[in-house]
Amino acid sequence: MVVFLEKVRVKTTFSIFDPVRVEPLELCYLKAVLNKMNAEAYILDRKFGFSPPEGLAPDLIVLTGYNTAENEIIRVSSAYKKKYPRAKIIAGGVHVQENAEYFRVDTIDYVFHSPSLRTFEILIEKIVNHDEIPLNHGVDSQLKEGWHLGKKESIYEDEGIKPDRDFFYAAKPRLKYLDKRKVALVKSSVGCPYKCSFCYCRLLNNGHFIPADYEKMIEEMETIDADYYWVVDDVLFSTRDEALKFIDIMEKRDSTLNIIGYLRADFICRERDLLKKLRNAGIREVITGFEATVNSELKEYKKTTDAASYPLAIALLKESDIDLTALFMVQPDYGLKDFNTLRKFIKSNKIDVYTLSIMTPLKKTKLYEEKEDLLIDKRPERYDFLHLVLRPKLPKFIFYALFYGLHIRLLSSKRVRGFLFNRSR
Ligand code: B12
Repeated sequence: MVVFLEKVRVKTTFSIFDPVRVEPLELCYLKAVLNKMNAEAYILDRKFGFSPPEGLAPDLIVLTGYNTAENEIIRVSSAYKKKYPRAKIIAGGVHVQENAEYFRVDTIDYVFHSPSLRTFEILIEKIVNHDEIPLNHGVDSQLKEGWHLGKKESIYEDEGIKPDRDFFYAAKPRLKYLDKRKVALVKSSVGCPYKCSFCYCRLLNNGHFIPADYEKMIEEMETIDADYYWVVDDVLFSTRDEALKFIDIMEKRDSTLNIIGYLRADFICRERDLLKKLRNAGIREVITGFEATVNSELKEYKKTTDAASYPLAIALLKESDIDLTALFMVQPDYGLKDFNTLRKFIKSNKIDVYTLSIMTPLKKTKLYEEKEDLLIDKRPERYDFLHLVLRPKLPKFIFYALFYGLHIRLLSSKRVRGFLFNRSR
């Protein structure tokens, strides 16, 4: 059986600069499942120019993509159906998992809303065996008489599948996290233990969180020949015990890995005495969602952090020689004063690398429910965190000028300049 696995992307302002370029890790997991079943699977990714061998017709096409690609996935499915009418088409991925109803269209045969790779394997077996009895869980199937809806499904433990790394090695010289090159993605936990109202991740796996297994995570990283490992779990450590376990394993295994991961500001301040040890254990860059610099906004987001502690978190990382990417969100109702408060915060704390998003309610989040009636734009491709989808308080032009103006300071960062001047590499 020939399978095409495609990550459907739409261009955003972010993709013009392309500061982060990584492999579509979810497809590497699916490829591992298909390899085991002796299927001939190809990962297609226009971003990397990877296409299947000329003249090869697929029996099955799997399409994934994020919220911005919602319409594009449907458009691509229709183009494929025209070209390969006999091929079955599956839509899946984190956006589909919570938004299955948008994908039950004529040109898609299966809407895969489970995160389970085991269920994926069962579905593939059914397709190979021309078994027409639909699955009752994890997937919606299009039958002659209409859609058969599968029950929602969660996973409760790691399914023990390691991703196929061929894509990583083929693209390795082009993979990057800003100035850090040859970056491999690694995933260990599932879902998120926190409950921030704007965040989509906490909804995944029906809100059921599976914590990381550090031993397995480190073992997996050791098998990949990368310069950096970006652990894309929503939080790398939320407790002291988890960090101690990680340090202990790295020391015992004498591992030398360069790791990028997400940490919350409250963890950084609370466990400050561990930061140097974490640096020695391999933590090179921390990505922290500060979101806002005033507590009233953090409260609205149900972020449960204290903005008063943010300067300390930033200083502690600097002292420990750990790079920081600080993530901020600006609200559509920001006025001049709010933009100025954020600008001053970034300047006075000498934050070198930061990203700014426009607060964007993602479908199925609590925030979306609250703001749905106020949305001024419902086109999925606009939900890239760089467009206003809620009416701003300031005139649009001034809002965007202030928003993009806030990025200018990034040019004073050596890391950002290094990235801009070596972009073609
Ligand atoms: C790293 C990352 C990126 C990377 C790309 C990573 C990649 N894999 O290609 C970069 C930085 C480029 C990126 C960009 C964007 N991202 Co992003 N990103 C992430 C992050 C942190 C991790 C994603 C990842 O690689 N996980 C590792 C993989 C292996 O895990 P997974 O996708 O969950 O897949 C597992 C299962 O779900 C399942 N599975 C997945 N797909 C399928 C399909 C089938 C058929 C089956 C059976 C199973 C299955 O198997 C996998 C193995 O366990 C997530 C947060 C998160 N927790 O998911 C956000 C996240 C996915 N991003 C998000 C968004 C919105 C974006 C952007 C649109 C906007 C932005 N400014 O960030 C852009 C758009 C880029 C584009 N043009 O497509 C949202 C998506 C929301 C949604 N409803 O789709 C998330 C959830 C974060 C959030 N804000 O809440 N992102």
